[in-house]
Amino acid sequence: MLTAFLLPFLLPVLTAAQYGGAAYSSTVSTTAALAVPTAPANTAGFVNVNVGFQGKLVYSPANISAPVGTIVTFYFPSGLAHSVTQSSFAAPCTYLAASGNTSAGFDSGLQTAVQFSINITDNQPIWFHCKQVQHCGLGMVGSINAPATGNTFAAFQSAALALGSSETTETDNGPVTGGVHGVATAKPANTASAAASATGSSSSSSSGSTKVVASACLALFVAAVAGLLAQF
Ligand SMILES: *[C@@H]1O[C@H](CO)[C@@H](O)[C@H](O)[C@H]1NC(C)=O
Ligand SMILES: *[C@@H]1O[C@H](CO)[C@@H](O)[C@H](O)[C@H]1NC(C)=O
Ligand SMILES: *[C@@H]1O[C@H](CO)[C@@H](O)[C@H](O)[C@H]1NC(C)=O
Ligand SMILES: [Cu+2]
Repeated sequence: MLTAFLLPFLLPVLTAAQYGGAAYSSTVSTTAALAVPTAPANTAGFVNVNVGFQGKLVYSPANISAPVGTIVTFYFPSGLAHSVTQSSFAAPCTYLAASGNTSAGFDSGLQTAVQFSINITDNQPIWFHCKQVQHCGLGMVGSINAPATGNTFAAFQSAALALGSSETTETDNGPVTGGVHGVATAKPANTASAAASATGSSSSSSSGSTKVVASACLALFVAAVAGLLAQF
């Protein structure tokens, strides 16, 4: 089918249209609409990470070093929904499901304007990615305690980029706590209220799933247009 053939090529265009082309440009100009994440400076025992730093498809930093007991907190921007979704070195863009003796990975779910924390439980590597359509295949991945040789962060990101537009689109069923080598002990919390209240409520955001539905509708629309065009 021509539509099925065209869709992988249309998806980057679709995604760019949805989020604005700036996210795909290496030089992002500062505009009023650009949501700037607000990760505070690190303090002892805490590592803070900007998700979608400066509107780009990156975690900053992406190759994180964090000893056992460190709280790694991800700060999400308000504009564009991203996720912090645990995966494996072997399958960078696939959620780490439970198997055998291994428990399931953590997943923030698609979120905006929240913070999400992982407590590091051992010194083994933790691999994660963004489940937003195409983001992982465009290199939006990160690691915690990746080794300096062998299965490095660079190798992990290369593997994600190699998947490219053949990345399988993941469903978003909302946040998943727990994890492997590091655990999320709470669902993402609204950044503003978390900052305002030291008690840290764990209300979750439903905006992510809304955006997935909107994204899916847009994809169907583009597919329909592609189908129409194919008839001429
Ligand atoms: C992180 O986990 C360790 C043990 O698993 C626990 O002792 C520690 O209190 C946790 N840190 C926070 C901030 O919850
Ligand atoms: C689970 O752990 C047990 C005991 O450690 C081991 O015998 C078994 O092979 C493990 N199963 C898997 C699927 O790894
Ligand atoms: C990632 O960070 C580790 C330290 O945690 C370092 O040894 C390694 O060289 C870094 N890898 C890359 C590709 O930056
Ligand atoms: Cu993303």
